[in-house]
Formats: sequence, C-alpha cells, structure tokens
Amino acid sequence: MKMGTTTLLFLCISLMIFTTTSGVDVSHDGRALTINGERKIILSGSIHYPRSTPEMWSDLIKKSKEGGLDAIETYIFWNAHEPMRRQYDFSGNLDFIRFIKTIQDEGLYAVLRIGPYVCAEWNYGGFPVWLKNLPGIEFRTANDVFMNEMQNFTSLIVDMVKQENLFASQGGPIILAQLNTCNGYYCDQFEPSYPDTPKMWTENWTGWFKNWGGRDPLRMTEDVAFSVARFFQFGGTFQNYYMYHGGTNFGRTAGGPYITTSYDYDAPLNEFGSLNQPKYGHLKQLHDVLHSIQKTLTYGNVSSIDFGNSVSATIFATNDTESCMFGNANTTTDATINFQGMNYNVPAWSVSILPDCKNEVYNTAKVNTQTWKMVKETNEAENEPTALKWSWREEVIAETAVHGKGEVSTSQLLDQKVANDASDYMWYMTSLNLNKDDAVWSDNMTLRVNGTGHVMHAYVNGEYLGSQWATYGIFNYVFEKKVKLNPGKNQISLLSSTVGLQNYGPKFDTISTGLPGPIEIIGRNGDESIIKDLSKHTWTYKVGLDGLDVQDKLFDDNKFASQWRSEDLPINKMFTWYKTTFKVPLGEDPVVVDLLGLGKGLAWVNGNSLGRYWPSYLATEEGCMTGPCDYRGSYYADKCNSNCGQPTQRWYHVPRSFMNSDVNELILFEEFGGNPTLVNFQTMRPGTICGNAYENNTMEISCDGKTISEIKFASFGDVHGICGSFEKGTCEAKNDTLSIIQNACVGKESCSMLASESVFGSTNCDAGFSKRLVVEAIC
Ligand SMILES: *[C@@H]1O[C@H](CO)[C@@H](O)[C@H](O)[C@H]1NC(C)=O
Ligand SMILES: *[C@@H]1O[C@H](CO)[C@@H](O)[C@H](O)[C@H]1NC(C)=O
Ligand SMILES: *[C@@H]1O[C@H](CO)[C@@H](O)[C@H](O)[C@H]1NC(C)=O
Ligand SMILES: *[C@@H]1O[C@H](CO)[C@@H](O)[C@H](O)[C@H]1NC(C)=O
Ligand SMILES: *[C@@H]1O[C@H](CO)[C@@H](O)[C@H](O)[C@H]1NC(C)=O
Ligand SMILES: *[C@@H]1O[C@H](CO)[C@@H](O)[C@H](O)[C@H]1NC(C)=O
Ligand SMILES: *[C@@H]1O[C@H](CO)[C@@H](O)[C@H](O)[C@H]1NC(C)=O
Ligand SMILES: *[C@@H]1O[C@H](CO)[C@@H](O)[C@H](O)[C@H]1NC(C)=O
Ligand SMILES: CC(=O)N[C@H]1CO[C@H](CO)[C@@H](O)[C@@H]1O
Repeated sequence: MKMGTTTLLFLCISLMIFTTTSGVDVSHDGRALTINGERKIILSGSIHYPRSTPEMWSDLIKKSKEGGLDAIETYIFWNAHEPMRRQYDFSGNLDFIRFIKTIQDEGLYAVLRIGPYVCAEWNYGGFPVWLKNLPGIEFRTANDVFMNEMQNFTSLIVDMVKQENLFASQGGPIILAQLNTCNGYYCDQFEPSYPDTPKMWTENWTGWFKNWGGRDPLRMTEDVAFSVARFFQFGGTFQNYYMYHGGTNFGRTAGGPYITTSYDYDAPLNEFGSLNQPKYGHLKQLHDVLHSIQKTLTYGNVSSIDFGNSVSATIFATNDTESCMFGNANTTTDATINFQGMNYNVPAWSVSILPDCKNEVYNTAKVNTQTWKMVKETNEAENEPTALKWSWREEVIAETAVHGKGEVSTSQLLDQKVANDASDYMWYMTSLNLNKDDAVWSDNMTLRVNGTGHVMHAYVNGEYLGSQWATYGIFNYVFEKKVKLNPGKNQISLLSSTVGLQNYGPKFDTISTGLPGPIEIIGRNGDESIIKDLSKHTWTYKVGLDGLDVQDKLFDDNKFASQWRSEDLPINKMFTWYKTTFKVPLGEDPVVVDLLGLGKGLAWVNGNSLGRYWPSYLATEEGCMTGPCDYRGSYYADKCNSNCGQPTQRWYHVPRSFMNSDVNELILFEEFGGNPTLVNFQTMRPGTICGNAYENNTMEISCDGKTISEIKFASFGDVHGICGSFEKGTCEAKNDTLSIIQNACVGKESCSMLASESVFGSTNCDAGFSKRLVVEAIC
C-alpha cells in the first residue's frame, strides 16, 4: 500500500551548476562534471544534518570519506528553520553552515538541495504548516503568496551560504546546488535543460524507510553494488546514495503517514553512525576501483560487445590504458564469456570490473567484506541499580474532558493544521443538550466520528469512551461506540493526535488532518436510525498537552514539581507522564533506550526529544524472509523484509551528546498506557562478525575496538548459509582451517588472512570452482 505512490518521491532532481570566475571552477560537458577543467567521477551520499547531532557530524563525514565518497548531499529543511513565520532557528543540529563547514574540513564536496519541497519522509515535505494558513496560498504552483515566501526563505539560505564563502566559486565545498529560485512549477520535478548535461543520478536508494506497522526493509549489498556499477558501465559519472546515513527523526520531524522515528534506511552507515557491514565495505571497494579508473571512464572511447542473454562488456579506451566492465543482468544464469582470448565468469545480476581489461579486481556479487551482527548490552554504568526508579503524574484533562474549556470556538470542524503544527495534539470539544423526548433518544445510542489524522481518544461527560486510529495512517477511520448520555447538557471531548503530516503525493498539503467529520449521535428505534449531526455545533479547541509549551517542547519541570509522585506507579494508564534518572552507559558505543512495554507517546532525555515512540504497534505478521534473500532481480521495497510480528520500533537512539556524565533524566509521555518498568538503556556493538573472501582476496575481520574471543566456524572451499548459520559444502581445504584462524585471530582486535591454497592447503574442489574463505567469530 505504501509503495504505489512513492516512485514520484525519487524524481526530485533539479541541479544548478555554478560556473565561476574564482575559486574552484566547476563545470560540465556531455560526459561528466569538470573541476578545474578535469572530468571527474563523483560519488556522493546523502546525510541530512537534522537527523543526527553536530557531535556526530565529523565522524559521519570521516567515515563517508573513508568509504570512498567524494561528496555529501543534503536538503535544507524549511519547516525546521522557520517554525514560525520570520522566526528562524539555525541552532544545534539545524546549524547547516557548521555541517557544510565540517564537510569542507574533511575535504569533501557538498551538494545542496535547498528545496523548498523535500522528498525525504520529512514532516509535511519540509513546508512550514503556517505557510498553508496564509490567505490565498496554493503550494507548488506559480502562486504569488507561495512564490514570495519561497523566495524569501531560499534567498536567506543562499545569502547565508554566500556570506560564509561556501560555494565552490568562492573557494567553498558546494559544487552543485538546486536552483535557488525555481519558477514555481513543481520544483521537485523540474529538470534544467542544459545542453550536454552529463548522466547524473541524484538518488539511488540504499534501502528503504519504515512505517509504523511496517516490517524492516533490507536491500542486499550485492544488489546496491550492482545497480551502481551498472550505472557506471553505461556511462554514468555522478551518483548519489539516498541515504548514506539515514539517522533518526528526532522530535516530531518524521513525515507521514506514520514514518517511524528511526530513519536507518539500511544505509551504509547505520542509524547510530556505525558501519553497516558488509554494505559499507563492499561499496568502499567499488568506489576505490571506480576512482582508480576515473581517467578511462571519463575520457576513454567507449565500445561494447553484446553476448546475448543480457550479458555485455563495455570497454573504455584511451591511448594509454583500457578498462573493462562485464555486466550480467540475467537474473538466474551465471555467464562465462570469452574476451580477448580469456574466459571470465560473471555471476547472474553482477558487474565485474577489470581496470586493465585482463584481471578482475571487483565483482559486485562477490562480497569480500566482513558482516557485522550488532548486539545490545544492558547499561554498564557504575553503581547503576538494575531497575530504574520512576515517578509519575497525570496529564491534567479535567478542564478539557470534563469542562470542555479551550482557546477558540467556532461553529465548524477545523482541520488540525490550523494550529500550525504546534503540537501533535488537539482537543475538539462540544456540548449537546438532550430533552427526554428528543427524537434521537433511545437506549441504544452511539457516538460516530469520522477522523483522518491519525489517532483519536473520545471522552463523554468526562468518562473515557474509547480510542481509534488509522492503520498505517493512510485511510480515514470511523469510530463508533455505544454512548450513555444524560438528559440536559452532555460534554463531548475528542483528542485528536497526528503521527507525522503527509509528505508526498499529488496535493499532499491539502490532505485532511484531524476530525473532518461528520461527528454524529445516532439513536435507534427498532430498525430506524435517527442521526443528530454535531458537525455544525459550536466546537471549542485546545492545542497541545499541559506538559508542553507552544512548540511542543517540555515545560520547565518546576511547573509540575509538586505533582510528581513515586508511589503507586500506574501501569497501562493513558495520558501519564513518567520520569526517571539514569547514568550514562560507559564507553563510546552508541546508546539506545529499550521502550518495550510502552504503548505510544513521546520521549525526552534531558529535554532533548528522542522522537515519537510506538512499540505497541507490531509489524505485519506475514511477508518476511525465511532464508537468505536472493539479491538477483530488480529490487522492490517488500523484497527482503524482516521483523514480522515484532514491535515496529523497540529501540530509540539516545545520542551521547544528549547525556552528561552526571545524572540524566528520561521523561515519557504515555498516550495509550504502558508499563515503564521494563525500560532500560543499552549499548550497541558488533557481536558476531563473519569474514568472507574469495580465492586470492584477503579476509579481514575486526571487532571495532573489542577483541575476538572465539572462532565459531572457518572453512576454505564450498560454504553454504549466512552469517550465524554457515555449513560446509562439498569441498574444502586439507589443512585445519579452524586452528589456523584461531591461532591468527583469537585475542586480537582484528586479523586478516589470504584466502589461498598456499595457506590452507590444496582443496578437493573442482577446477574452476569459486572457492572462498568463510569465518564466523565472536567479539
Ligand atoms: C523576508 O521578508 C521580510 C518581511 O516579512 C523582510 O523583512 C525580509 O527582508 C525578507 N527577506 C528576504 C531575504 O527577502
Ligand atoms: C537468462 O539466461 C537464460 C539462459 O541462458 C535465458 O534463457 C534467458 O532468456 C535470459 N534472460 C534474459 C532476460 O536475458
Ligand atoms: C577514439 O575515437 C576517436 C574518434 O573515433 C579516434 O580518433 C581515436 O583514435 C580513438 N582512440 C582510441 C584510443 O581508440
Ligand atoms: C591518441 O591517438 C590518436 C591516434 O594515434 C591520436 O590522433 C590522438 O591525438 C591521441 N590522443 C591523445 C590524447 O594523445
Ligand atoms: C444497537 O444498535 C446496533 C446497530 O443497529 C446493533 O447492531 C446492536 O445490536 C444494538 N445493541 C443493542 C444492545 O440493542
Ligand atoms: C470522512 O472524511 C473524509 C475526509 O473529509 C471523507 O473523504 C470521507 O468521505 C468521510 N467519510 C464519511 C463516512 O463521511
Ligand atoms: C589465485 O592465485 C594462484 C596463484 O597465483 C593462481 O594459481 C590461481 O589461479 C588464482 N585463483 C583465482 C581464482 O584467481
Ligand atoms: C597447509 O598446507 C600446506 C600445503 O599442504 C602446507 O605447506 C602448510 O604448511 C600448511 N599450513 C599449515 C599452517 O598447516
Ligand atoms: C537511475 C537508476 O539507475 N536508478 C536505479 C536505482 O536502483 C534501482 C534498483 O536497482 C533500479 O531499478 C533503478 O533503475
């Protein structure tokens, strides 16, 4: 359901090339971008600055450079920077100037996409919601109000960038930027029609995002490498990974419907900034070999040979050198091709690269990089009691649920966006007078509410009636429940809550949010239904929760100091605030908080929002992989799912910079009701690691600072299965591979070994069989 419309999402291409007079000269011809007159291969990766912390940036960018990237690409997120009209925020992880300077300091180029629309599963596509409320506005068309606001914001950004001399023409790192003032017609799909535009690819997605209720989508390493190598085989020279680091949707930045707080994306750097192996390493090797043949790829004459069955060779030749790529796009059949008198095996759905057209140095399907399986360990802070001590207080709802007191009243049902997205929460309140002889009156009356976004809790006369939400957030829901009304005045109070505003699709900005109605009382007399429509009643509105200020930030705790209690900790109680303190876990490993047992709500550490949580929402039961995923054949987002039937998201990233070395405070707002006693802090590190190398390649394993404690498996020859469940196949080397690896690796942080008969002895494998050395170790 979520896939059909998303193809659109990835066509967000619109680049402007800055031709220059000073600084670095960036231009292009039909073949490639040129930098100071020289054609370049540019490997770029998306990292969105608000999805990590400034303290993480330099490490992320260092790892990107080490991973073989030339450039980092980011969007600018308008709604984050201008949350209220003409009130700007460039602090903390919104300091995009610092982000670009960090890129510069690490010696990489930057690609800037100013928007204003961002195709990034980001709340409301990056548009500030106040923009929607400007009179006369129409989004993404040549509408004056829209154009003026857009120009005002994009000019500000461009001015800031210029002031800091960050464009390449000024000596800065930004080699490409989206048009700073597009002419207004769907800027995301605007394609400049420059003559001789090189083949550039600004988004190829390394995985996929996740929705509440969705499974974990994985994209196999071999397939990502194949799609990139194939792009270069067919003349590509600029490519960007979407995402290289996905990160986290902190606060309420996640888009809709129902994008999760984690934006891991199965990217080469995982949500926490650790290497996602083998994806990171396998792509690094691809980048290194592409860079090594940059000259032939961008200057060489191109010729090709078609071998049939989707197998082809491309030869890039300059006067001095020749480089070749052999591609096999057949999804089932490996190929053996004869090229210049030699035979080469090209597995199905793979590309081989031969920098000298003789020796294969890389094949996309042959992964010679270790796999890491991450494990979580519980908090190792000193003197930390095993269980956290909680205090709690109730969200005060008497004023709203019982008395219907709010801020504004009007005789219509308002879209929740009128509140400028100041909060996820908005109360809709009305009262209803019933006489004893009112036609609707019966002993079987129901309250029926048509809602669109996304969750609703109903109270009648202060009593909780029930809740409902839209599955996956995409359809409207209809709530209907038997209700007991009194003669005279009845108070109906409905709390609507959003879970990320729609961020894509045609006219997504106009999609209804909240309770559009009808809202009705239905009475029944026999078969006859009598409907009382409350939609045109006087409705009173209140935005937000009592514990949150106008921008849904936590109030200074003093306001509620006297209300926190530590006795009678409630469990499964709606609208409950919980508070605890904890010590920061030792070491440098990334920290997560396990929120298993909780329902749905918001979480903060020392006032920093971790994002929305919803561990009670389990992922779909069906459609997960039962064995290894076949990387061959075109990828689609449902191809390699995992996590069926488990909480969509159980662990939430707590960046180390959110914590101090002393006492830290975790605050939860539990909307649905949950059990906080299971909550605990954990660190993540590689647990099981698996090394892999085909013959004559070097097998390397590393525990990322820890030591290798045990070798569980080692074999050189034919190996089946995946990391964690390897089995020996039909042939292997004579020597005791396990002892050789144990001697070389146990007790060390890392080790490497040539996969060769000279080390492990001859094998009984058939001639021509593709032998590999496979090792499984415990960190
Ligand atoms: C943006 O609009 C404000 C008035 O609302 C004006 O003062 C400011 O100069 C404008 N900025 C730019 C860059 O156009
Ligand atoms: C793949 O290879 C098989 C066997 O050689 C062949 O029958 C089939 O047509 C090929 N498929 C494509 C798409 O080339
Ligand atoms: C490349 O092509 C040009 C034009 O066809 C030709 O003159 C030149 O000799 C070729 N160079 C190589 C190395 O094949
Ligand atoms: C490559 O060789 C061709 C034919 O020998 C010659 O015409 C051409 O100038 C050479 N190109 C370069 C860049 O050396
Ligand atoms: C109330 O009315 C609904 C809808 O007609 C019906 O399904 C239900 O059985 C009725 N309940 C009672 C207790 O009469
Ligand atoms: C509920 O509201 C939506 C959005 O306004 C509308 O499309 C839908 O028809 C309504 N459903 C009912 C049952 O009235
Ligand atoms: C590995 O290297 C050895 C020694 O150079 C060579 O005989 C063998 O054919 C190579 N194997 C492969 C698969 O390249
Ligand atoms: C492995 O086997 C080769 C060839 O049989 C032998 O020369 C070598 O010493 C053996 N190595 C070890 C570590 O046993
Ligand atoms: C532009 C381009 O080549 N996009 C590719 C990105 O990766 C997917 C999945 O492999 C391909 O189907 C697209 O063609």
